[in-house]
Amino acid sequence: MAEQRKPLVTHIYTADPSAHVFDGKLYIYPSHDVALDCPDDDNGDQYQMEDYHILSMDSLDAPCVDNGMVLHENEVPWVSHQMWAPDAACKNGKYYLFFPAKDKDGIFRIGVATSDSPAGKFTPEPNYIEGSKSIDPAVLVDDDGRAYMYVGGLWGGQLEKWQTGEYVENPVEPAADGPALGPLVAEMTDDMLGFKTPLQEVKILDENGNPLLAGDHDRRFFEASWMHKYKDTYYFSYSTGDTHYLCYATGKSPMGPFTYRGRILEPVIGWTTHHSIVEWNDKWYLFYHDSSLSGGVNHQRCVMFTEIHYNEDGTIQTIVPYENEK
Ligand code: FUB
Repeated sequence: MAEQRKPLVTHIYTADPSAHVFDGKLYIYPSHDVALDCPDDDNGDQYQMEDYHILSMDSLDAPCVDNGMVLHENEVPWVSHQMWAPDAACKNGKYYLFFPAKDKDGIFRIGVATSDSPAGKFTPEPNYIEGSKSIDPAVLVDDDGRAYMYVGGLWGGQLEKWQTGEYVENPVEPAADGPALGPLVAEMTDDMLGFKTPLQEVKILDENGNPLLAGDHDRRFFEASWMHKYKDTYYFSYSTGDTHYLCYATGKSPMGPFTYRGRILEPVIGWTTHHSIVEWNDKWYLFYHDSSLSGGVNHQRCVMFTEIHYNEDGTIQTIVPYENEK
């Protein structure tokens, strides 16, 4: 079976699936949406997640198992609320759960928790990663063992509040005809608990080598970073937010620059779109979410997957959700 374009689990709401193959088994690290009765706003206040559950699958035909709650906001001293999209990594036999959450001042930071098992439970570090900011961490452990974290998200994700280097509550938006704000990247320390160097902006360029413009909402970065490597090329993929596309850009270095290449997924049911891309048994899969399980409530989502296909030139064939479904 190459796809399951329907919820992998239905007993809880899940979103932002970061899929990894650890020890021959597929693990999914999602957000755990809460069924809150509240209106939407551009600040993302409707996303009030409190904890993380880890899902796993022995094969793509096997049932998806909920391994239970592995980390709660009450266990993390620096967190006030809103545990958003996490990612995980394995290095030297240890497992790391990276997660964004608001600190006691209401500023999004990135935390890390560790475990000896990919299914947890995870023990948080007492403080957030020094120098971390914004949301949606995605971590690549490269073939040479070096690891990189990508972060960033506009509006509720607060990325535009950091344009001056300091946190500014009411920032000036970038001009529509100026360069778009890019995601941020830093190489991680060998123990995976910190940044070797400060976060720096990732450049996403158009076909002529110019930065994508802030007004180019169909292509510019909004949130949901993911990095994967296919045939020695680095694929940085992301959501365009208010235009609801999953797009990707490619490059020759994990630090960028990356050149925009196209769309991976057309809009799904629900405002947000967020994904991961993983290879398993020589096939490539897109894990993503929509809001179909709740009948379209933006903050009550469900994770699913489908196979992705590359063309000869390395481009990815665009997926149209719900195609051929009735
Ligand atoms: O799940 C909360 C936020 O919604 C994530 O951090 C974003 O990527 C979007 O999916």
